[in-house]
Amino acid sequence: MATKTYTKPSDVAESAYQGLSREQLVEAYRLMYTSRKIDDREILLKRQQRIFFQISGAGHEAVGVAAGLVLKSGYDWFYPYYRDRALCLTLGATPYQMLLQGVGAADDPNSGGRQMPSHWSFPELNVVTQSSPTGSQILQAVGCAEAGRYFAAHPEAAKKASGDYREFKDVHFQGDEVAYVSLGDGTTSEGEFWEALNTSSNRKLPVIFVVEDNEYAISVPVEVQTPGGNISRLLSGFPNFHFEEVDGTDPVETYAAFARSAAYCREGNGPAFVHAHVIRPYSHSLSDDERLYRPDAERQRDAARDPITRMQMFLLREGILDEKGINRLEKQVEEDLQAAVDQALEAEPPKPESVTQFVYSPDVDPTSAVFATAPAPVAVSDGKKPAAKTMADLINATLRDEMQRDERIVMFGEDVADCSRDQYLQEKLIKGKGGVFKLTAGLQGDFGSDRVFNSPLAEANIVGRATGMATRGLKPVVEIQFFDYIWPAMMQLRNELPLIRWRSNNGFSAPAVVRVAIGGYLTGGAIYHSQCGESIFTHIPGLRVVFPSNALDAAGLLRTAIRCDDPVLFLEHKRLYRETFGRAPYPGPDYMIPFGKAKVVQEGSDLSVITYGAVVPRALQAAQKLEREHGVKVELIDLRCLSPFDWETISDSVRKTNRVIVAYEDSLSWGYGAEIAARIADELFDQLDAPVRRVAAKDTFVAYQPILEDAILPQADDLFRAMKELSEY
Ligand SMILES: Cc1ncc(C[n+]2csc(CCOP(=O)(O)OP(=O)(O)O)c2C)c(N)n1
Ligand SMILES: [Mg+2]
Repeated sequence: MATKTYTKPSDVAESAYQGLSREQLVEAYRLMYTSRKIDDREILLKRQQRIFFQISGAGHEAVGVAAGLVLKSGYDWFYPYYRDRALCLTLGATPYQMLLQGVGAADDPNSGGRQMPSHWSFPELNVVTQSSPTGSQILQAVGCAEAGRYFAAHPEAAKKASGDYREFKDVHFQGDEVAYVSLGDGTTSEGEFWEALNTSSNRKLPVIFVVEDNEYAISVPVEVQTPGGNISRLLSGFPNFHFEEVDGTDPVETYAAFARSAAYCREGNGPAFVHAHVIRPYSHSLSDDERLYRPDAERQRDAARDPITRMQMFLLREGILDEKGINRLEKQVEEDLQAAVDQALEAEPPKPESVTQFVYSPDVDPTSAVFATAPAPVAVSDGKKPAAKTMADLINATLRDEMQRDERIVMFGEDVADCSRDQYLQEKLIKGKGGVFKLTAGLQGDFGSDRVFNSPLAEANIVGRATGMATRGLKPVVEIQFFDYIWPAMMQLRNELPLIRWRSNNGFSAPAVVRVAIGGYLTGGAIYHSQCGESIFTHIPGLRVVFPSNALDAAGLLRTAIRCDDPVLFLEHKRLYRETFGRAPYPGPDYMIPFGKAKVVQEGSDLSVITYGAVVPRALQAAQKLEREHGVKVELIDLRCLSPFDWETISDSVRKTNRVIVAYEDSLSWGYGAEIAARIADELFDQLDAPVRRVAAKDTFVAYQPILEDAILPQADDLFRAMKELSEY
């Protein structure tokens, strides 16, 4: 594979058609024409209300065909965007498959009727499920390229293994594959685009970035997006890139640009950037009329460059096809298309009861008994008890044991590595950092810098790359340094990572783990180092959300998170990392706790308190005082897993005590407790002897001054008062 010699542009086929044969040129035209005709036909079908949306690839056909002829279907990896119909056809997708998405058929291979048309997903072709947010595919393509490189360096990691997600996650890699990712000119304004350029440049990754520049993003022209109006000029200073700027309406010129780019990437020199100037003859979509913002003269200038007519003229001029030949080809395309349309219109729609299928893995159920194992602390020789460890210790130990067990695990995030400058470690000049809370300390030293490394200071970069890696079969266990700064990753966390499986109808999955340091009670943590906000994430279907309160639960749940087949948000309370409360001996390398199983911290008969995280020790303190002083017996339930949550344990407890408080650290209104309280009111109304109460933070942010922090966050005294009051109700 990767040698360090770069094939110079002049070495790539110098023949008349840049190495394309006459047959390939005819085939290129057939594919371009097919692509345009599908658009035309879909527009008609939309007007007849036989399909429900249309977005065209018109004007972008030459780029797609050129890329598809250079790159290898099912070998290279593709993160296309909605204008890449011609690319997908060239890679082997059929018009019928595309039309199935238009009608929203059960058999739609892209999404089973879940996504709009032109949202490509063809697992056999390595065309990875695409979404609608502009630009969210780009970082995933970077992660995909990193995964390919990782498996080439660690081929053993690609092997199937049993007992966890690997049983269901086949890996294939080639060693010199490239990742293709395309986007429009407007999308270059998204921050994630720049984050992707950054990492692919720094790590010299084999990614081909393709900007299909039609000079508009809906109605906004390129000069509003790009300083100077030309993205190539702007990027020219990025190191390690191979740059191409081409007339993307000319398939032959564009083919040569892709051939040079692919050669550069395959040889391991770094990423390539293909800037293709194209046109957009059909407005942005059927919902847009570009005559409102583009004068006729400008539109006519574009029309003169239409790739379909240009290619037709080219074939005639070169004597590759005569008029008859062209007519014959076009007629055949239209006949075939008609047959595909007829067939697609007959296709069965999906069954309504299938809607929740593939929200989570159908293969691995992390709530099942398979994930319930007993702690097996290592025996200590002199008969002493094994030492009680903190939550931070046990998370670190669990990460270490899992990395030992599963070579697919990689870890990255801000400051996660011991030291990015590897030689300092090797020469033993420094001890190493391993996370601002030291949760990953020593892991780079133990497992190497290609398994534990620092990310740039960019949260979308962390989650986006992890999503791409997990799609390829790696198990990224990444870290968001503070929950307060998770928001740049929100597009990936809300619209990408947890949706990969559902939106592709189980064609792809991305079971990554995102560890996040969360929470307050820090004395001085203030607004931006104290936030909770877990309910924002429990509101996302497809994402598992875990929030342990003690060392043993953290170890058991983290292991389940890593071994399961779903994406997991693993929330680690900073205040609990080194707390005396909840320390435990290391439970051994196979200790697991199933998701969705609460822990009854103490049994009681008078009142149920349902909580989790750092409120657990505070509620316990309050409950003990209440029993001491007033003889009230509180049943304290630690949910520890928030999505899914243990309704059965809650329900049993409320049936027993008939009184319930839901307590949580986040601000009161719209918080996690609202869902629990609503469910209790709904299903256990006749069991209640008192209203459902919530104890939570004030509806503000956490202030710096400790007096204010205490007043804002729920304290043991607040819990005590509420418990006493409700027990007397
Ligand atoms: C994050 C996000 N913001 C806004 C939109 C709505 N939207 C869809 S396409 C588009 C314009 C994209 O323009 P460009 O990147 O130039 O691609 P083109 O459609 O011109 O090929 C916009 C604003 C979106 N899908 N995603
Ligand atoms: Mg555009």
